[in-house]
Amino acid sequence: MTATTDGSGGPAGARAATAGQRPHIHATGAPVEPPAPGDPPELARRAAARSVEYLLSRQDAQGWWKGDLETNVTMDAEDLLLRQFLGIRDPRTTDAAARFIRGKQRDDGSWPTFYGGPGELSATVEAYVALRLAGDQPDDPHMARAGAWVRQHGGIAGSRVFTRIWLALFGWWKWEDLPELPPELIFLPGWFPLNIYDFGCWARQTIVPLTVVSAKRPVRPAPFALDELHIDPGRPNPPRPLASVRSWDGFFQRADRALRLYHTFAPRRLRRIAMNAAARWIVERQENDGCWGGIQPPAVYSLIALHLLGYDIDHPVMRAGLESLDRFAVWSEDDAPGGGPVRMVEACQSPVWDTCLATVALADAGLPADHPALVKAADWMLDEEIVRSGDWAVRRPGLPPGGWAFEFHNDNYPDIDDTAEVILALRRVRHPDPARLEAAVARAGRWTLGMQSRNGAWAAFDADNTSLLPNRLPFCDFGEVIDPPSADVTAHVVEMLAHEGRAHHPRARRGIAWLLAEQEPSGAWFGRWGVNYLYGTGAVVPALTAAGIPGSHPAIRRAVRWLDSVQNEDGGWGEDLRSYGEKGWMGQGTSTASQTAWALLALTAAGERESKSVERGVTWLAETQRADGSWDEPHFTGTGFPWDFSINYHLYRQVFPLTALGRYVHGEPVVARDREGG
Ligand code: R19
Repeated sequence: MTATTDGSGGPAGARAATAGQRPHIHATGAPVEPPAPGDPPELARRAAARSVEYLLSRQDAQGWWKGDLETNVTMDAEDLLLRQFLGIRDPRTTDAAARFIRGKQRDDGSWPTFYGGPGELSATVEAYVALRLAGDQPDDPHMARAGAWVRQHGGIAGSRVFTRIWLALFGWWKWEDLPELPPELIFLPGWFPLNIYDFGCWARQTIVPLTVVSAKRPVRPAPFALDELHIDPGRPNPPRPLASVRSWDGFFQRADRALRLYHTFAPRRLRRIAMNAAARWIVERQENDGCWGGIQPPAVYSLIALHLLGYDIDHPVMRAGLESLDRFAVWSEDDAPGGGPVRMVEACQSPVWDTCLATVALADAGLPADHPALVKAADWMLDEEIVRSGDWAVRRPGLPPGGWAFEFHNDNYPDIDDTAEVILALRRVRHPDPARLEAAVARAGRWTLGMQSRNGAWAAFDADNTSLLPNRLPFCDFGEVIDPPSADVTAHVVEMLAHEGRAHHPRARRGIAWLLAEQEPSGAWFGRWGVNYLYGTGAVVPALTAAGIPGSHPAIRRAVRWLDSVQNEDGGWGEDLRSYGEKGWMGQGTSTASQTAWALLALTAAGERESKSVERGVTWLAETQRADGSWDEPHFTGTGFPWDFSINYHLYRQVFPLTALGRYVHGEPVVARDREGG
């Protein structure tokens, strides 16, 4: 495949300037450079120099970097189902999406949710339906294999709630056989159990529109039957067994039945007011570029909900929303015989995250702080600062805003991870307007401190988003629905505070204590937003040492021993996604560039620069680098939700190796003098 773009990409504001030149990083099949002789420092210097050139060539004219954010075919299938539902599906989009979906099918007929992964039922059902929309026939060999695989694995009845909602929209599943999600939920105040602010922001933004959809129970005529995906087409919606009355599951199942009764008798006026309140909530949260929360699921369900409430396709809100979804599509060309355009839908776009990580990497590699590429990146990041309040303020009223989101447009949901990392990046740049930079960092630092959760740690988007109730709802059978603090985010905040000279701030000290207590017996830390213990450990060790914990501290020694114990024979590190379910896979897997880099970041921070394991890791990175200075990485090393939703961030393989090589060559970034005192 060769990377191209249809020119529809980029943020709304930047579109004209960048049409046709967005950097999409794809496997190019460029040859791997034959290993050059040399000692590890020399190898590292050469590899870093090539990597710098590569990364600089990938910067957008506006100053940002953005790698493709690759996930799985449910994004593409749901995109087609949305278009089908709204009556706007076109052959060009359908064919290009179908080409992408077909390319991801496994030999056994199923679809995985990550590279090399096992078949997954919901993804396979959704991909199958999407290909049927594209005209593939049940008796085509690849479809017959898929259908048989689905029936062997439980049929439609065994798929997740989201999948069955999509099917219910076309009458392939009965609305009555889905968990209730009453729109009156919107009335529950912030202190009431199970109010919308008890859900993680991504779940909240998805659930509010879905309350409207499931109250309306729309059914569009099915363009074909789906009997072949039911185990027993005569009984397509088999009842689910009831759990014991005394268990939480049993309690919520019965509550669900009560809500089903309520669905029938709900006062019509109250329902209407609730749905209008939900519509208002949704419209108020539409971003400037037309998307919702910068992520695909809330956008598709918001468009359906608003449409059901009378917004037609030409309404400005709908238009902008659909155009924003078009910008989540990455087009490329299938060069194979009989090929054609291929369309992949991104779940989300990562420009802020990629840009701060690239800035840090280039600075670590020794680029001068006033290098034009870094100044341009800083300029762009400063323009992206979010200076208004958002949904986070429900839990932290009165906290002044200041921070960054992950995406081009997501002003309502800045996140703590990006904010910490952008501060670290901005501090590596000599900006022509230092007062501007200083003011932005001051606002962001104050916001980050204020977003600390009660337990002393930091989560991604909210403070104290730890209620256990959302997970109990029968509706919530996929991914995470709450946003509790994690070691990786807390580490990034602690590292940022250390570099700001605030390692002794009482809030930093509580964060450090939380991290030390959170270490696993193995010596590793869990990775919530990256795979997995290598990501957690690669984040926490550099944070603790930046905060002044010596490499000789027992916690750091335990981490070093663990990393040494899981190094691969080839000198690299890798960790399979199965580590999220099976402890035996902790730190085990095929070596990858990003995971090798995370291990190296921890080891060099721990003072292991001269060790054999670091030399072998550095040599692995140098030897696997391609001639153009890039690395290849088909394995998914990013995490949306542990196991359920994995991400291949196409820039991870470039930025983390460069940071690791740069720090190996030049040493750790200098920690600012203590600004707070003892
Ligand atoms: C660190 C920076 N991060 C803290 C931000 C990472 C953002 C990753 C992209 C997330 O994209 C998403 C988000 C949500 C979903 C869902 C979903 C699942 C359950 C419910 Br309820 C609602 C939505 C499905 O796909 C997603 C993709 C790296």
